Amino acid sequence: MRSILDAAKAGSLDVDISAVISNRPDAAGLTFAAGEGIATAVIDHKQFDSREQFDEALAAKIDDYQPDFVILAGFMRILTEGFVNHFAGRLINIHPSLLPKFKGLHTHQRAIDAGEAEHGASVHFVTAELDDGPVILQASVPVLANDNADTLAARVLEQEHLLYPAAIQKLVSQQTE
Ligand code: NHR
Repeated sequence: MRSILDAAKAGSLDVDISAVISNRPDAAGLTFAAGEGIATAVIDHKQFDSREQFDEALAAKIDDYQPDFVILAGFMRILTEGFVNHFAGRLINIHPSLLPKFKGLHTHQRAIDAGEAEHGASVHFVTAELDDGPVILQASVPVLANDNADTLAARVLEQEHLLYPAAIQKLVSQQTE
């Protein structure tokens, strides 16, 4: 999230950040965003009886800002089909693998265990099925002989911080073509 806000501030990403919204009142990203003068909001999932009710409140809050795109960045709640469909074609996530390889968790260890020569990250549209939506842009890194999950994760994360703003810029420039 910070990389995206930094890129928007620096002008390498041509967007206005409408708001930063979290389900966790204590999320560090809220404090950072507020310090940048960006609107923030919290929709705490613990205040809702069901995922559907939480997602409806979250969608309504997002709609207040009328954004062109909704960018998941460290958002850790699986979203309902209703939410995903409401933002179809506008909802984006980053996943630490070269999708469609290694959907789900522990991607770095799984890439090492599979003997992959290359690993990386993917920015993709979010669909109801986890880590399954169309890929927008990917970045690759080599898997080195002495890598463990932590060293590989660090190499991927460095690329993620460049990839996510670049993928959003790709969408924005397509939009205004
Ligand atoms: N929702 C849908 N429908 N599809 C995707 O591809 C999604 C999604 C919601 C979030 C991000 C993804 C990630 O960046 C993401 C992709 C959380 C979980 C998860 O299992 C899975 C994938 C992602 C994020 N969440 C648990 C849940 O029950 C809770 C885990 C927790 O609170 O720590 O929602 O990693």
